[in-house]
Amino acid sequence: AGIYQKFMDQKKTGKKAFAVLIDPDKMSDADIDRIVDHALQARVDYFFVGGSLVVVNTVDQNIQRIKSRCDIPVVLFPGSPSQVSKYADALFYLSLISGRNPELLIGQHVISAAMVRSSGLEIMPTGYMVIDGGAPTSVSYIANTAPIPADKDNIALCTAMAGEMLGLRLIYMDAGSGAKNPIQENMIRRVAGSIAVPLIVGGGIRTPEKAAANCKAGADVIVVGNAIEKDIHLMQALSEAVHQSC
Ligand code: 1GP
Repeated sequence: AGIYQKFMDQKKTGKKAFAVLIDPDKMSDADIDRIVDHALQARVDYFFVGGSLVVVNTVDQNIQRIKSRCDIPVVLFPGSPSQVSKYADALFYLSLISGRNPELLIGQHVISAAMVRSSGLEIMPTGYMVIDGGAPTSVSYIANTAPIPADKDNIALCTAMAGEMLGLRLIYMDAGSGAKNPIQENMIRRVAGSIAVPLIVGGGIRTPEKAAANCKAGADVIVVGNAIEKDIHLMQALSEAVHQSC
């Protein structure tokens, strides 16, 4: 079955998934090997690969390395069309619905449509919502668009609802990589309660407690990047907290 089906099956049974974000900026083979070893141990469900700013693009190389060492599915989370790789399993086809920058709503999609279609990747139309994380992150700067204020739950839930009615199949709420403040549980609860598609939550999550609380609030998939880059041993505790929260 495809990756989207996996998300849906998991949601139907009330299970929660844990994803590790790999920022393919100068990731060496040795870095990847270390992450994969820990991820197998920790029973990580997915690798998401991508970033808002990639100086040295190692996406193809990183994914091939991951694939040579494990069967954990790899989903592209591209900051730009240059991060699309045929070696992945699937692609979050992101439209930045929290923003009002036409380039990230549809412009980049048009430019890369033929290339994306011919990649053979499973395409997952995803409503990407950036929530204010307390300090500017790369994503809000690069996207040149205002994030949804952290306490405006109604804006977040109407944005997610509109995205779902437009036909988007996933909602990804992100406080931005390395966000000072992760998304508040109340906003997650309100958004989760108003949509039927799977909800992915990330940005600034640093503790197993926060990961578990987000799942209880209704997140289906928790994604962590920075905190694991700083301390790889956190991966195990985060993954356990997510899996035990259901
Ligand atoms: C960023 O949601 C991801 O797009 C993960 O954020 O690196 O802060 O965990 P962190």
